[in-house]
Amino acid sequence: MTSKITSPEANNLDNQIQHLYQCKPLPEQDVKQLCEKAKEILIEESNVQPVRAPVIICGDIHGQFHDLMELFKIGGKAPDTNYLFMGDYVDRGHHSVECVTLLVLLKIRHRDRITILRGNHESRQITQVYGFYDECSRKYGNSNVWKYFTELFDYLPLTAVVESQFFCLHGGISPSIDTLDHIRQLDRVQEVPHEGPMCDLLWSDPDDRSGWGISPRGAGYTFGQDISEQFNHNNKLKMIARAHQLVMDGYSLAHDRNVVTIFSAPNYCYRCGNQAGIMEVDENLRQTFIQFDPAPRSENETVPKRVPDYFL
Ligand SMILES: [Mn+2]
Repeated sequence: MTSKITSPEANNLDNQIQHLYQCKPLPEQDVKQLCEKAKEILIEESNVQPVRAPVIICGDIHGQFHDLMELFKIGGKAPDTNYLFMGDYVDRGHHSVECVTLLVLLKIRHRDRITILRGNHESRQITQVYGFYDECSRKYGNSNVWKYFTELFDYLPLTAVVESQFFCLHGGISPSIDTLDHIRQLDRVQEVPHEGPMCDLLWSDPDDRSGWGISPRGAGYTFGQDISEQFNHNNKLKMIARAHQLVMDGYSLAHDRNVVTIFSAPNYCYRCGNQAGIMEVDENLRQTFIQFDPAPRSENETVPKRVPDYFL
């Protein structure tokens, strides 16, 4: 073993990361400090953050902490493996606090090896309905931690591009955006709006029908293969990689390989029976899809008999 000199600050972060790997939340004051530090790092990043290969691209996590540990077991531990997460860290699962705290810690500790984008659930409004607000209140006895994290979410980059070829984002493209430069010009530091280009990037879905369509989600649009092909051609991209939709195999290619959906929460909501997927892009820009199953769960980790309304 070689010894490595680390600063006291890095040492402290490493201790906090070890704490989180045991699925234990940090004290409220630590979260406050982390969120302040993370803002300083994220504000420097672009709305279209450049990312180098090799990297593993991941989709929705949704508070499934033990499955996130499984993801790191399969993909390799940070920072030995580079990661790009495409949002939806919180809501639905039991451990949103632990998942988002760990990912923010890893971002601060290894900023060039971890990229964390914004999903439609990284929002004040959505997290008050789908679980993160309640979880913060339950675990901390007040809503301060929810406030710190949701303020931080405003700073998350909207999209990333791996080696100028793989365009990565949570939802999909927008009828009011033609080029990556247009995305770079958006003022992203705000709550996710109900409509407009920033909303669409986090909410849209690919569809079998061509052209733009009304989304059944009530936000964003659906887009057909003609739209994906033109967007990729205009921007010299190989592929759009996105998350946001449950796919039973963990990944799903669409639009003649112009779009891939990646979903990294196995057995979503502890009951959907799906596999999870991640996509590796290696140094030669070759893609490999890796699937994984849920982490083995202890008895007290199973779904409660009374299912909260928001699962329905
Ligand atoms: Mn989503």
